[in-house]
Amino acid sequence: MNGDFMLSLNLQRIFAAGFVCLVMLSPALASDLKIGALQFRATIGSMPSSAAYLSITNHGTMPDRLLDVESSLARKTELHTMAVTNGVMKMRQIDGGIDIPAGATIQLAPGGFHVMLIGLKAPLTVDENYDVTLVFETAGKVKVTGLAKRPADLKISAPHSPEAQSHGTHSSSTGSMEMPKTN
Ligand SMILES: [Cu+2]
Repeated sequence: MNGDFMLSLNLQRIFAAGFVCLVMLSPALASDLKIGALQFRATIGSMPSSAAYLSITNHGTMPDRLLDVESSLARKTELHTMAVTNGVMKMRQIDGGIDIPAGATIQLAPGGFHVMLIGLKAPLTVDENYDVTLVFETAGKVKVTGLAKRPADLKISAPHSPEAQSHGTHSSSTGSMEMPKTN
């Protein structure tokens, strides 16, 4: 690791500290992230795992990143993505989080990014409220509450960018979904 790199790391830290101060002084900055309705996939029977979905729009001028999601609902809470491999929809954990460029919306929705709840401590009941804590690189931790819904009722949309939805036309794949092992 050379000196220039260390210097730039230190500058980043100083900048990050300055930004945190700004956020505390001016709550308007903290509201740059608009978080759409959180929805949980209600469980059926004794399903060991489930998922949660939401959209996040960055109305600020700085990029941010969804690093992680925390929850006391399950033994493990992970950020997952889905991809089709050999015609089968498979999910995997995301490394390094999801970028949210300034002005952009990210969608955590069925068929794509999702919050994975592995090893549920209790069932997720339709119309009950549950919460998760989103961990952002810049904005820090944000606790969000939302309803559990029947899978057929899950509908995720970004409130301010209807055009973003047209990119999801291929996500209605009926490919099977492999659930992770629960141990
Ligand atoms: Cu998953």
